[in-house]
Amino acid sequence: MLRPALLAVAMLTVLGGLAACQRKAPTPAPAPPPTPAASTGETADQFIARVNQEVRQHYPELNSAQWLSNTDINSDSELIAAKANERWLAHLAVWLAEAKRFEGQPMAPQTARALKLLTLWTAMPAPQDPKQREELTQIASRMEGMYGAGRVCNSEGRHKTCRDIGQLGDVLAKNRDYDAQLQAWTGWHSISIPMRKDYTRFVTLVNIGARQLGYADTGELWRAGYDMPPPELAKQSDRLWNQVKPLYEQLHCYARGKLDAQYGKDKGELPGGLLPAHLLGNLWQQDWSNLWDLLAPYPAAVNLDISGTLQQRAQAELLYAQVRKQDDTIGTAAARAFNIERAAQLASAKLMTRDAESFYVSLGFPKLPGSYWQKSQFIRPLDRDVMCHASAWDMNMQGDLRTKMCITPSEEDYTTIYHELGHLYYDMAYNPLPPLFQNGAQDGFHEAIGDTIVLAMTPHYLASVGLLQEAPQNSQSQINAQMRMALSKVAFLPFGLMIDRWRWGVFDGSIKPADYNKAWWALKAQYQGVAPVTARGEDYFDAGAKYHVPANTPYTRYFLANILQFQFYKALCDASGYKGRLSECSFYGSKAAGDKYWAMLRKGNSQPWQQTLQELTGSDHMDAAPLLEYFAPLHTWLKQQNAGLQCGWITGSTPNPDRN
Ligand code: X8Z
Ligand code: ZN
Repeated sequence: MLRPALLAVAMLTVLGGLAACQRKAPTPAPAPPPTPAASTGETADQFIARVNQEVRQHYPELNSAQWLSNTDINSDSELIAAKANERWLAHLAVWLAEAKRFEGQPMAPQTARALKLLTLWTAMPAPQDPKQREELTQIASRMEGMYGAGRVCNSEGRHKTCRDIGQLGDVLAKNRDYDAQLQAWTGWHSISIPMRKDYTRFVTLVNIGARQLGYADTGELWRAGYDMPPPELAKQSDRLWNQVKPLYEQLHCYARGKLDAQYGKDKGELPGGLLPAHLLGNLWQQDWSNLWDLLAPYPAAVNLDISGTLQQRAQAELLYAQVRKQDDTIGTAAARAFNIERAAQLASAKLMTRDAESFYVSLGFPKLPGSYWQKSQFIRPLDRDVMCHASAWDMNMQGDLRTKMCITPSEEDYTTIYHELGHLYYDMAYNPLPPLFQNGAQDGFHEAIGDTIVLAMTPHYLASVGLLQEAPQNSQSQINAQMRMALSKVAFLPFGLMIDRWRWGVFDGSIKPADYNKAWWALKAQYQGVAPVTARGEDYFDAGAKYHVPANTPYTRYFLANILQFQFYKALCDASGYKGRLSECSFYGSKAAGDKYWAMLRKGNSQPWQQTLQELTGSDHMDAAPLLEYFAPLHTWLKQQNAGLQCGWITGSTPNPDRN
């Protein structure tokens, strides 16, 4: 997953992180033989052609090592992944050194673009010193491994019981007991305590690498990947946030009232009007969909929850599997029952994925290759630790495409599958390009492809695939449908921004290691209006409890994607000939929309994203207007509900440890 292009999700991770390894190799492995120095007289065009060819040659090895370490976390796979990353970064170092020869020389614009993209290839810029590079890849592996293998154990009584991220997340999703949620939330935030020292060193090492590439720090390198000067990205994201903030504040205000009603005002909110971090249905408060039971505007109007139907389908799979295998006599009855259950879980996960594939195919996109169904990880294996955080992988730039998930029959996983396939279809579309152009037009585009399809999964579409009952459209069902989408898309916006506001500060030194946690919670309060209910001092490292921090995956991409996807959606609705209220459009089955989308995907990163956006939407800049148009009815409704309430929150209030 190294290559940005390839990287659907995991890609940049590659560039960045690896699996974990608990100990250092006794002797450093010899550096790989460097790519032979370019022969004198090699032109810039020839150089880029050679790099593209060498990337094709070396990249699959890195991906294979990363795949193994992500799907079987142990000290061996971590070591192999760290070494593969080290080798890859050594190649990159050679290419970058060679590229310097062409600075200031005349060359074709596409060659100049490719050279620029080469310096931006990695989110984890490695120092030139091989010892430091080795240390960096080991730390990266170790942090990812700690996250992937994270478990919270309770050894009270005679039996030790442990819960993984899925089980802890489930408590927040489904259990409305205040203390049970707090325990699950606090438990998960203990897994990152041991990462703090590693992360501090990691920051020092990547900053050395970034400076050697000519950037002030790693944050500046991350902000440089947007076809505009790095400070412009910060400005543009502020502008977009200011566009959507009033809508978020209304949602926050409405949620606070409902939490107060559920838990009482003394527990439903914190001083200053902040929302308690453990009560939002999600370990990071980034998606509030799980609070549907508390926040549904018109609970009696229409059932929009597809998780129930997905669970029924999974049960039906179990029955089929039992019937199919009823003549089996191998093994004990218990073993047979176990195998049948696992087979049913796998079948159910694959069926959910087939639904997602069908949407893309309805647009005229190709089917996923047969190998995808053989090689992907669909459900959590029980015999080993794996990284369950969903990711999409382009293993070799020529058709070996995979997803890695731990799918359960839930709405959250269902929409995540659509998201992941967006990455794979982007990969497929741009695979014919030279490797250096095989990436999103910018990283927000990569993240927005599948989410655009999720916007088109209207209640009508869900009814057409049998997941909901067709219901009459009226103002109540419309507000319900908008609320469901808002709990995922609007609630996410400030979270999408604050993670990298924290990391930019960490990388540029304005946030010192001694203040990591203080700064994290200050930003959570400022942007999201959430706070922990118990003091979270510097003994903790709460940022590390979010996958993208130990995995070093930049996060602003998701904020941008949440804006861009509404722009894409509107353009595709227009292309499909839809006329009507934006939020009720589904372009399912529209070849015209599909052609327009594919035309964008196949451009990859071969031209500035502004041009690519212009070709799809007619506008060359990111704009939250389509998002606001989509949610206009809900925005008006929320303002009515909140009339007379004091919305907003005051930051800086210290958590009250007596509250729990
Ligand atoms: O990490 C992801 C995807 C893989 S790119 C599952 N997402 C972000 C997250 O989970 O934090 C999608 C939404 C935001
Ligand atoms: Zn993604």
